[in-house]
Amino acid sequence: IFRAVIFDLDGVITDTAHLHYQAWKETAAAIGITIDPTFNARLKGISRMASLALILRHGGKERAFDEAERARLAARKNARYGELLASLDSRAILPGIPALLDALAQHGIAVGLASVSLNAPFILDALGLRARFDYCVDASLLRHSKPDPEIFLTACAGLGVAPEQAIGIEDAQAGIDAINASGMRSVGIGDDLQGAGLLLPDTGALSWRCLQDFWST
Ligand code: B16
Ligand code: MG
Repeated sequence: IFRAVIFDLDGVITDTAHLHYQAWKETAAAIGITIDPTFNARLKGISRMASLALILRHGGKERAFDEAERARLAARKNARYGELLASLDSRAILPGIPALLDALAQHGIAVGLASVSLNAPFILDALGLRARFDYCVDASLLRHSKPDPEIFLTACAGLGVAPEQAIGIEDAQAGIDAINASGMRSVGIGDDLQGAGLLLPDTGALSWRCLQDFWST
């Protein structure tokens, strides 16, 4: 049986994509760039500074903002995102997740978090889930972003398990690619992901039983 399950946060444990969108939309509007939900889908699983770079390119303004101005824009977006996060509590945990975390604890399976969000510890606290995770990767220490496997390899190392003994769960293509590149087995949440070992329509379909079945196939 597998020894660890490593979760992505946004889109797997909770879904704050609409709050990221709201904060980015306001920040982009302030510099004359309009973004819509279709464009926003491209920001899924992408780090804050990489998201900003995509937005500036989308608006044809990638040369108009130097590093210091980009840092200021990112800080502005994050401050607004933080305001929007204030209402987050355990009601925002996605279906299937509490029962799965219970089952993993019962069976002694290690649980890790591999989110690129620098707000991840705060979000886990707000959801009341911090104590359920044995190891959370500190995204500020990473040198490569998903699809590089670094974040998942770091999580495996932190949990003391080999990647071949672990399952990763992701909702973004870059995340599935990162899991596969790490040597772990991948579970995708959504309908437009390529290469997931197991693809489920939503987190409600996740369970201890389905992970066991997946592992034994
Ligand atoms: P922050 P994940 C990602 O979380 C989000 O999917 C992505 O949209 C966001 O830009 C990124 O976190 C960084 O978030 O600004 O809070 O550092 O899917 O890796 O859990
Ligand atoms: Mg995600």
